[in-house]
Amino acid sequence: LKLERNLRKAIEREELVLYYQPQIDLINGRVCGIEALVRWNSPEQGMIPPQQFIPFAEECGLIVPLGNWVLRNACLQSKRWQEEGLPALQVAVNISTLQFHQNHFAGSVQAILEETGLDPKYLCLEITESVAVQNQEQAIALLERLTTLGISIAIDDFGTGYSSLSLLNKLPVHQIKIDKSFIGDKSPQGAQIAKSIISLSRSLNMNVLAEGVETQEQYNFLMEHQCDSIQGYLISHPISASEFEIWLRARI
Ligand code: G
Ligand code: G
Ligand code: MN
Ligand code: NA
Repeated sequence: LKLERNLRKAIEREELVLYYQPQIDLINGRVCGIEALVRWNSPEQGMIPPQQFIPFAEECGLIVPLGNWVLRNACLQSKRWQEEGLPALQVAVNISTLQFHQNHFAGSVQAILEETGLDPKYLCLEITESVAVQNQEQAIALLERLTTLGISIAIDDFGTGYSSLSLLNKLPVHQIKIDKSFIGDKSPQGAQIAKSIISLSRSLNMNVLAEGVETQEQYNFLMEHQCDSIQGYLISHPISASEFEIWLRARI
């Protein structure tokens, strides 16, 4: 209960901050997007990582206001960077399954886009396969509504969930993000799975991004197997908005 009260106050007092991690297009080496990752900058405890409060926020329902805060601030920041003349990048926002299934989710997203003035083509929502496991028809309808608005959809942590290939084929999704566990796996199986996910994405006409790329060896492997894009410590850790701005200006 104390944590619930503190987290509620943290949302109200703007103690949450977004970090950004760049994504690189493997064809031209350019930054093609960023993922927004939330942290809690607590006056008492310092920077708290999301694993320490997101699961709790999901349990107590605070994930809805927290998720809306994240969405609004990611869109605002992205719009601000565009106005400052930085290259327009798509911003990816993690959406928890509970948040996705709240009433009026699509309406909230639409309202945030209107309020911030961000063109929907610069927003990507990262969902996991689990959103469609229980309420398949409803999830598909909602995803169709969101894509009709011009928003992109990515499947996060791909390969770790329960969904079937037939379900994947029914989902209106633009991108598959290969889970970092396969990229970091040094056994031949990890590489085989990564290769299979790349060719699966190809055959479904989806874009494919590899997460958790930490070494030049992994980079070369993904290049060789024609993965579209990558994200990981090799390029940059998730960094604050001001650090990202400096990082991006130095790169363009
Ligand atoms: O960098 P990292 O430690 O930020 O993220 C840890 C986990 O927290 C990841 O699974 C990530 O998807 C999740 N996460 C980070 N930011 C958000 C957010 O804004 N919303 C949700 N639902 N999950 C997030
Ligand atoms: O679940 P999701 O993919 O949204 O979360 C991304 C998580 O992966 C965040 O915690 C982020 O900090 C972390 N991350 C990003 N790049 C790397 C990387 O290269 N290696 C590892 N081990 N983790 C990474
Ligand atoms: Mn993610
Ligand atoms: Na992921």
